[in-house]
Amino acid sequence: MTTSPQPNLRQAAERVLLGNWIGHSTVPSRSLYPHQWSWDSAFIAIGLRHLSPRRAQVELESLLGSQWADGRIPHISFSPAVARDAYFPGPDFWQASTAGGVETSGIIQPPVHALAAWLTHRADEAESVRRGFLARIYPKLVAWHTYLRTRRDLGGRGLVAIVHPWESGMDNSPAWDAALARVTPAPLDSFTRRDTDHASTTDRPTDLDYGRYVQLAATYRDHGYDDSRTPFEFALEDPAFNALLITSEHALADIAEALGLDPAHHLKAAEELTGALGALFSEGLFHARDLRGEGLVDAGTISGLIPLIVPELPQATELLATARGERFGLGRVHLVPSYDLTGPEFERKRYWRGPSWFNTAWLIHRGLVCRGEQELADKLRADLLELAGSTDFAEYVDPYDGSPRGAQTFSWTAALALDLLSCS
Ligand code: 2M8
Repeated sequence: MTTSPQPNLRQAAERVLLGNWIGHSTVPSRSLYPHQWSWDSAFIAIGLRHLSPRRAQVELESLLGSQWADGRIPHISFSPAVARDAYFPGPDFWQASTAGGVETSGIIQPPVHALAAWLTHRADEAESVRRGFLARIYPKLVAWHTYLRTRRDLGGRGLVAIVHPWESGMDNSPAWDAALARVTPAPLDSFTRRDTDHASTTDRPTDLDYGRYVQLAATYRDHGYDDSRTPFEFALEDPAFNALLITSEHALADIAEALGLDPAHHLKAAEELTGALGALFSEGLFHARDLRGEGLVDAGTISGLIPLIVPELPQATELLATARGERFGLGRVHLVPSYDLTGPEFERKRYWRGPSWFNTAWLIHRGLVCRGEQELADKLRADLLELAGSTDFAEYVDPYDGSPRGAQTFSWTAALALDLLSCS
């Protein structure tokens, strides 16, 4: 691993973000993902704020323009300028749109948005105040968190449940294998994948995975995306999803204070969620809880390390030891692998089943800085910057040799490299 980023890395990252900008938001990838994705937009805003704070605000505002009346932020907001079948499942599959006519998916993704909004505000407070950015966005973010903490507390234990692997953002993680095995897949001849037109089949989920993803999404759709009526076959409490909600509740407290409002209920929510999250901790790592299965799932994944970003986390010391140990090899392999290096399902090339991702590395970096682990954080930052440049901003990389996988000129890779370059 080298330590000095390419001298032109900043310009290269900016070029990617400018190239993927579609006038009001940024697509993750022009080829593989030609619409607006929810948590991508949050990560993108975190980088974009260094290039144009105003654009970063617009990125988040346009995403919130597709928010549903019940408070959910859908995971995809479809671009009308793109062919309806360019991405599967597209708008004709989801059959969902907002009152304003924006076509969307019906599922959600992890709540990084309030954190992104706060960091975007901090990048240029004068411009933010002038545009009334926080005042406009705050009630929408509150509605989003309220949706999650009420309608999605499916286990009744104070944690949010995901109802589809895509909601975790870590689609084919081994953490979902046992729960997915219970789902009868949609017939393979009932849909046409488009992802494998743009990326190698060895880097992507299998056809069997896709059959199950389609089946789960179709059931939710056919019940009107109604959380109280849908017979969810797949329902799990995911550590990363809940840790990001806690971090975003802290960000909402900061936003409330900046607006002259009382932050107390956000801090209370963060404290309650942090307490509830403790029930997912076992043997040095956080694990997803399967609400339809046997409780905590065995698979150890990057999701279980993401709580490192949670302030005042009681389990932080043990969690750090796991990150450094042989299962995740922090500081000894590239970035942080998405799945336990010693696990039976580990695959170094396949998507969320082993490869290292830049957004999770950025989150772990943030956690290390918060916990005063500066040396390890600096090493991770140097590796992230080196790989972002050498792979032309790959979607993910092989944790052992750093070779690029998935898409290139991928937006959150460029954005988060830009953020770490700017926050040295
Ligand atoms: C991947 O997920 C989409 C479905 O949402 C897909 O595979 O088609 C994931 O890596 C997800 O985390 C990400 O938000 C999305 C767009 O980059 O791609």
